[in-house]
Amino acid sequence: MKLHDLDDTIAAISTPIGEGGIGIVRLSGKEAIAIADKIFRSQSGKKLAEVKSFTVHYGWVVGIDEVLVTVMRAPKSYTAEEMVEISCHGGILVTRRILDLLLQKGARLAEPGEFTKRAFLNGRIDLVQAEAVLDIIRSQTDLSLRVAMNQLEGHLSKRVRQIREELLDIYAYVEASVDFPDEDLEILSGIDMLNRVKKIKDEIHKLSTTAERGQVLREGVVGVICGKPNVGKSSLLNALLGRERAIVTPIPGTTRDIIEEVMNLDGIPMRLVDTAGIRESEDTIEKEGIRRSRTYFERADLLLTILDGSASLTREDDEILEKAAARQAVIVINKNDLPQKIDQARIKEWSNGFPVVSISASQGKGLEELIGVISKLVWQGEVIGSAEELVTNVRHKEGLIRADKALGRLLETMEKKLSAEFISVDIRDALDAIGEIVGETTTEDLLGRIFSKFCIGK
Ligand SMILES: Nc1nc2c(ncn2[C@@H]2O[C@H](COP(=O)(O)OP(=O)(O)OP(=O)(O)O)[C@@H](O)[C@H]2O)c(=O)[nH]1
Ligand SMILES: [Mg+2]
Repeated sequence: MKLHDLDDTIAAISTPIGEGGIGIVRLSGKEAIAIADKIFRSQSGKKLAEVKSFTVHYGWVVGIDEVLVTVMRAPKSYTAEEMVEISCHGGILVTRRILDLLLQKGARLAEPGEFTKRAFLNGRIDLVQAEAVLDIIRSQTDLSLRVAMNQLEGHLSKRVRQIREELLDIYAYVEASVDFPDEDLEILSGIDMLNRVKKIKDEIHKLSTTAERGQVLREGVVGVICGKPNVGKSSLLNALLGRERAIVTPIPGTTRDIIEEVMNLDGIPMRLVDTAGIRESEDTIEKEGIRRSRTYFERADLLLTILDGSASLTREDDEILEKAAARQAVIVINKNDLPQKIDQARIKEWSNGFPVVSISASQGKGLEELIGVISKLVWQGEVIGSAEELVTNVRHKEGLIRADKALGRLLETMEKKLSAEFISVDIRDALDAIGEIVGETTTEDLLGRIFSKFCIGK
């Protein structure tokens, strides 16, 4: 796909494949309305070419279906181009055949994310906002949705743009000094200029430090429940999910496969993973389950290490505690509804800063405290305040870090009173890095990487 391939008219099915109440086929581009007119017959007899923007028309795609057609004229549409949306009865065949007709009449099949890409290329949204569209589609909790919405509304973009404007201002000054070196060098390395750059650098740095929390919010965390057989791992999974997802029995070795479910942890999507109990086993299936469990321990952001409070610690517990010690972990002592035999003092001593929580998974006791502890660990004490200026995307974070580094070099160059040419190089690096975030400077390759993650029809 070419960077500025905006001449043809694209079409795609925008609703998921399968049966549904309604299916939507979308068109965007110069010929969108003309192409739609070739396949649509309105009840009123009017051609779409004659109708006003933002109007809906009842009629037929002859021989295929009864439809409602929405016309949105440029530049006030999703892509900022002429757009038509055909709402038909949801069904694989109906949408497919309408799309085929449109392709026959001159539309080209859209690539993944091409509608959103056009919105970007036509200047209606910037790259941060385009990526926010994908985040909205994929968000799994209210909080991550809110942050994505804020980014789509342009709060983060605005902040990044302001920073860029300030830098551009300084850059203009530097460029002028390249031409008249003698007079301006003093001013360039003067305290005023240094302070301006420092302030910008601080701001960029501050923004980049929000990325850690931001990424957690967007991508969620992986919490792996581990422990020896029968301590209540599956019971905990079920209790946290609020439904009987995993099989629970008194027989040790019940769970043999990995079970993964997403739960909403105070706004953070947490992938909760139940694993097979760790022990020596001769059973082929169980052995494979245990091997898989171990690989999951490595992938965990957080290990929920379960011990049975109604029994004494065993050698198997030791192995698991050892694993946990190397990681971020919460020690969960389960079955606190039964008389407790576990050596609490030893665990406290061992845990060395890890939170220890006592619960009863089968009776649902202590779960709130456990959730609180996990959530605190994940947020590391910080709760999202001004969600609108949170960096959630790795790409944005990397851009900010690059800009931060370039500005660090710039400060050194300025302090050493090197010539304006050197200053100019550093400041351009910073500008490029910042510009890439919102898409002011961009490459085809970057756009390809971003938009290929979208689905077709978005
Ligand atoms: N009294 C009591 N029993 C519990 C509690 N939690 C789990 N159990 C019981 O402990 C047994 C094992 O529970 P599971 O949740 O299957 O344990 P698991 O750790 O998943 O076991 P494996 O899958 O075999 O590794 C079952 O009989 C549960 O009913 C609890 O809090 N209190
Ligand atoms: Mg189990």
